[in-house]
Amino acid sequence: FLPSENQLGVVAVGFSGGQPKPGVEAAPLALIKSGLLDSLRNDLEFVVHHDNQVHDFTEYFPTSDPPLIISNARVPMLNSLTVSNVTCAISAQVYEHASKGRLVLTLGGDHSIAVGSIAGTAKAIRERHDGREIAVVWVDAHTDINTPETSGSGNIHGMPVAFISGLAKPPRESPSVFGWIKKHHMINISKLVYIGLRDVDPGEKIILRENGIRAFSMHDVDKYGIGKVMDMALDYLNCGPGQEGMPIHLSFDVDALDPVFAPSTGTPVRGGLTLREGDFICESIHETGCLVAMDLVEVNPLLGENDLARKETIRSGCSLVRCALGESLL
Ligand code: 6HN
Ligand code: MN
Ligand code: MN
Ligand code: MN
Repeated sequence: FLPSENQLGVVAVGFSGGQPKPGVEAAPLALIKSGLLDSLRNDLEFVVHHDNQVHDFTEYFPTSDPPLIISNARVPMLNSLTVSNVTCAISAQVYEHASKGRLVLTLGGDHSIAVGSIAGTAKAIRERHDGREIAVVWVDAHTDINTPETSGSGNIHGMPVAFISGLAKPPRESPSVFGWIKKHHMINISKLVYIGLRDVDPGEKIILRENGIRAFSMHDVDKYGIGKVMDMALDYLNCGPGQEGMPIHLSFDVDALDPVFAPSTGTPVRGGLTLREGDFICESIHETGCLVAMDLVEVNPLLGENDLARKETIRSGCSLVRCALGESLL
């Protein structure tokens, strides 16, 4: 299942509809302008397949997308048809790269886009490798596993894990919302691990508990150290030393890092990973040789105190990607 040597597909997604703060759609261009893809080509010797476009997918926005009122929900679901259409289009682009055996890098955008990137990866890997499932490593301050019923915000960037795992179904009130997600796009919730958690909603804690989901919070990072946490996480996914391995999709929300290292993001939470710990997570996954896709999301170049804050956040994002793609390999 390993991607072909050094062939990288890039999908640049300028989309912010999974949350209310403008700016996160500007991240792909900011990351690329700061030299991310050049360094992957020149220093890491990747052949980069990219259409040189930042897709805003506005052609997929419906003419009307009113807040979707759902029975038993606390608040309406926001931009539901738009996010559904856009993630469907993302999944096709990611699938296109992955089905050719390329490693796929998706630059967000807010975290709702992971519904599309994971769906595209899962489908391509199943097709290429006899129904094989993928593992997902979700690095985030948040679990993003709210259902439309448990969500307190209605923002879909807090729900992608619920939809891509099938824990949340297309709502009865509007079945076309995520109606495009089929079995072959979905992940198995037992092949998911979280790292970096520190802001999990009460309803999400119940979902984690009821489904026995493997999660490493910041408490675990402090208690065991990031080295041991990665040993445990990779061992759980059968990707440790001497184990058979399975294809890994890494979904990295930059807010997993402490705001000291990534201040320019929509939902910062204090007490996060150091940049070194974030890089270490990425390096450890690179070392397994099992990485098939990565998302980098929630960089918002319009937020943060000043220009330096924004530059630092972009620099941190670039560092994470380069580490996942082998930068620190000696
Ligand atoms: N993210 N749990 C909160 C919500 O609105 O559901 C925050 C979600 C944050 C999502 O950072 O990708
Ligand atoms: Mn593109
Ligand atoms: Mn987050
Ligand atoms: Mn997130």
